Amino acid sequence: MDIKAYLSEKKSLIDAQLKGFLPSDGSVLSEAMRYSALAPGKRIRAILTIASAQAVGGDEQTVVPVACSIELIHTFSLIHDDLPAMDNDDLRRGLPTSHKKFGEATAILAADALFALAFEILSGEKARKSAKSEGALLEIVNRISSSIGAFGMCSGQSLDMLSEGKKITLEELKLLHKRKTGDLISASVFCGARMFGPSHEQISKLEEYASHIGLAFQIKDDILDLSGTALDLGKNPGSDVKKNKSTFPSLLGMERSMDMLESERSSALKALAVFGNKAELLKDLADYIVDRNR
Ligand code: GRG
Repeated sequence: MDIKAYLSEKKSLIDAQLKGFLPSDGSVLSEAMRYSALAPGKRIRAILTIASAQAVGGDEQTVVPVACSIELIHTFSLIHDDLPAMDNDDLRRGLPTSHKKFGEATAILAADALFALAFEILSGEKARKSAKSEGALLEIVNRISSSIGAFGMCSGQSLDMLSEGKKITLEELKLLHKRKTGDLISASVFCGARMFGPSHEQISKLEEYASHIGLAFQIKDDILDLSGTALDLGKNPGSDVKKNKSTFPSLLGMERSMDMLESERSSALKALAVFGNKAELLKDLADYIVDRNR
């Protein structure tokens, strides 16, 4: 299947499901939640969850609630990331950031409510009915929680903020990004497959794949921050340089960063060999992550 068509089809599916999950009582809080969650994100984490389910012979309907929950958590993190106390950004997904549009207090509350909604969906009737077993669902909740906590995304964000204005080592940069971005990407891939009782080998190969695409995602993000446009990115480029952050290009130079990106792509693709043509979509997604311009 043409990957562009696949991405667009799955993005529409996720957007439609998110609309159904989000509150629509017309309150300011609900409006702020809908504003950020339905803004034009790529939905790459949700799509990875679906593609990972398909790689182990699962169906997309079963994992859609999990995929939506992960997107809501991701959106929550973007709202917090943009706040004046963190990155202080004005533009996100081509729109004014939540605090610019609704004020800081509402932005914080909307993010918190998206976070709560994610876990309401994960533990809710729809997810429980479609799960292969409640044990699998509980394991999924556990994996998502740990991927965003004190040794996951929150830690990555903390390391990121502490490293502003400092030169850190390549190993420190990799750890920061593994936690800030990679762990939720890995959780997305894990959760898609976990619903369907995958073998140990399948899980271990998917984890390997996810760790390589997670790193590739961040190397590409750093490259795009230097070379992308606000129109393509939907956010202002150049923010890493402005905040004096260490990035892959600042530590390695552009050429070595590109080499590293290619090496992560090929390691990710190698990890998928065991799935044969069932992993075509995961392969295409790895290529998309490396070749994207936004
Ligand atoms: C989640 C508990 C919890 C706390 C949040 C604020 C914070 C702590 C973490 C922020 C981490 C962060 C913003 C990570 C994501 C970085 C990143 C690469 C975002 C862009 O992702 P894309 O390109 O965006 O997938 P779209 O808009 O396409 O969804």
